[in-house]
Amino acid sequence: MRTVFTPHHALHAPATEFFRGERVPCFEKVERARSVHEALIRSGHRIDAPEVDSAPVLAQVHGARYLNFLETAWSRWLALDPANADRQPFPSTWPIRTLRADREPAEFSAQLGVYSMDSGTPICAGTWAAAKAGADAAATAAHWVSQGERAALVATRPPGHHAGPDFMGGYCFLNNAAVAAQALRNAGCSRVAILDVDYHHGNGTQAIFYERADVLFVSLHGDPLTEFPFFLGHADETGAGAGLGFNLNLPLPAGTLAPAWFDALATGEQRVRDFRPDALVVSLGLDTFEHDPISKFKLSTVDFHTLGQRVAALGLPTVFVLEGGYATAELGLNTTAVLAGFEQP
Ligand code: Q9C
Ligand code: ZN
Repeated sequence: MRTVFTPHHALHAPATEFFRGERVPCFEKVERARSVHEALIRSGHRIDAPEVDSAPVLAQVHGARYLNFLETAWSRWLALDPANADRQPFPSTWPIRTLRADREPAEFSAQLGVYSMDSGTPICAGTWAAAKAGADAAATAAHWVSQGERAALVATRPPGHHAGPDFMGGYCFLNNAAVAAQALRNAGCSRVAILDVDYHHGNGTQAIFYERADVLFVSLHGDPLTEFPFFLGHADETGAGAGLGFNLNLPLPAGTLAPAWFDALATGEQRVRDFRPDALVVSLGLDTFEHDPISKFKLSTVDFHTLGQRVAALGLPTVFVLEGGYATAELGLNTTAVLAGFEQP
């Protein structure tokens, strides 16, 4: 399978996040993409650098003020205090219910609250460059697939599916799956389906396409009653306006085993088939792995091979976009297991 990779992912390397009140090393780390890159080389997949500028598509899926905030965030953080070079910005005040998000505050720290859904998504000096390179990779894979390639993998980090129209969160800044889907639409696909199999609900992707009938969003994930992102991903979220009926959430309890997970996948596959899309984007989170350090489903490497086969059976031009997956040592092998299943004759 053709794959897109860029070493620029390593420019996003924040040091710590908060876990149970303490600072711990980030789970979403540079070694994740290295693990995937090495496995792609070992298994002989073709690897290319991004070759499409995603800027026009980014402007279709994210707000202009948010994009400007993200691009300038690090320099504005440094402008507050040069000593901030060795510190990470974290939001501390959010425009929650009864407070106003429509008046953009002038203060950087306040804007950080406006444009963040959580305090778990640290920005560092290279965050914009790495995230932009990832979005370029997603636009590149969509371009290849629209030109007749059967499938492609976007092998980048940071992930994207929690990033909404105008906010970051859940380790995500730019929504790569949304970029891929919108780029496929721009290239002439009438209908694009997104299948999100990350452990966590893809709240950002759902939000971006919630009122649209041309992009179907189907997601299997840990029940938000107990799992991040907590405040979206319930089964009663079915779309709104023109998009009513074009959003399908399949929440599953923490601890779900492979048979029940694949049953839910069958439900999602049927919805994708009924939609009759021209192309498919898979938000490929591999944090459903049984040994993932922050997630609670129980899929094995063999199950990821089966997942690849099941996706291939949909018979659609497919862009795989890497999302979560924090068992770093096994992430590469789990990724190539999906590709091997997909390509098995
Ligand atoms: N300290 C993705 O998989 N924080 N994002 C978990 C652990 C949120 C995961 C808390 C997890 C977000 C793309
Ligand atoms: Zn996840």
